[in-house]
Amino acid sequence: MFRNDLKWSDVTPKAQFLNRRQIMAAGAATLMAPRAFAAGYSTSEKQNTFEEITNYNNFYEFGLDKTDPARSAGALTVDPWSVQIDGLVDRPGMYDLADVLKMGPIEERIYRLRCVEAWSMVIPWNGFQLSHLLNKVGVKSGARYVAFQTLQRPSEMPGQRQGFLDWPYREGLRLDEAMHPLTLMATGLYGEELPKQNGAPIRLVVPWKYGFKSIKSVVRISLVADQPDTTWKQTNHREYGFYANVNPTVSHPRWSQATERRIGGGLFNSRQDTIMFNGYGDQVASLYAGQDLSRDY
Ligand SMILES: Nc1nc2c(c(=O)[nH]1)N[C@H]1C(S)=C(S)[C@@H](COP(=O)(O)O)O[C@H]1N2
Ligand SMILES: [Mo]
Repeated sequence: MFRNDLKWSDVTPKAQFLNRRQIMAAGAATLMAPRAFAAGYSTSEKQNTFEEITNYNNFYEFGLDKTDPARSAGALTVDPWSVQIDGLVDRPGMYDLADVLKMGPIEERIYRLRCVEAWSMVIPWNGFQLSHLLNKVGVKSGARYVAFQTLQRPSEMPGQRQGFLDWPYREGLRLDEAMHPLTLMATGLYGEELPKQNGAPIRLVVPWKYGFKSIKSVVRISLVADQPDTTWKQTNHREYGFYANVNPTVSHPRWSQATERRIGGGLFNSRQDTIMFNGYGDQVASLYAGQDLSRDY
């Protein structure tokens, strides 16, 4: 059903064409790198299939099972959609999705997604850098964090009729993390409109952090002075911190983060070592210089 909806067909094919060239250029340079992360923004690792990416999801608004979102997210109305941008910004307002999509060039970014549950996937997202949006709306001095909220609509989100989490789902980034060129607002995957189970029509993607930071179906982005409350930290601050950087040396209290299971990797040999910052250390380690990441987990 998602594949036949060509609403953004005027946007993605051109972006994909441009990005194939970028990716091919980056690919040649990355052949020598051990895990192919050294150059460019995309990994050259084998991509998960569309079927894997859209049938093994965490989206608690639609239930706790990995297959619940694929089964029940179809009922979500994503048109019309608007995003409230407020707080310490020069141009606050309710922005129609169409206007949000114009805030930056749509690119293809092939990123690893590493869930805190110690599984991972490789996903070819389409989206634009959050930095472009923030520059368009104008960040006021005094803003140090960005807070995000997911839609709250229990009539269409059965999980919100139960108390799995404190709704709406909330996430946050420090401003320098939000401005980092790796940080994406995803609006599609595999060149298709973003499937609802993956957070349609627009979701955050922060590839060096555990998957729960990548909040889905975003309706509000607020620039704030103080570190905002985030759903998982609020639920269990001993197990989930604000930073949530992928870190093989800092265990979750109930399990190791040293290795991960690649979804679709086959029965044998599907566990692999987890890489610091999910492999993006060259680009992001400097953001945390001087910080103790066992304390700021
Ligand atoms: N609103 C919302 N966003 C969310 C979640 C959620 O339950 N609700 N789950 C998070 C978790 S734990 C992960 S691992 C990723 C999964 O993204 P995917 O299903 O597109 O792979 O979404 C994140 N974003
Ligand atoms: Mo996750």
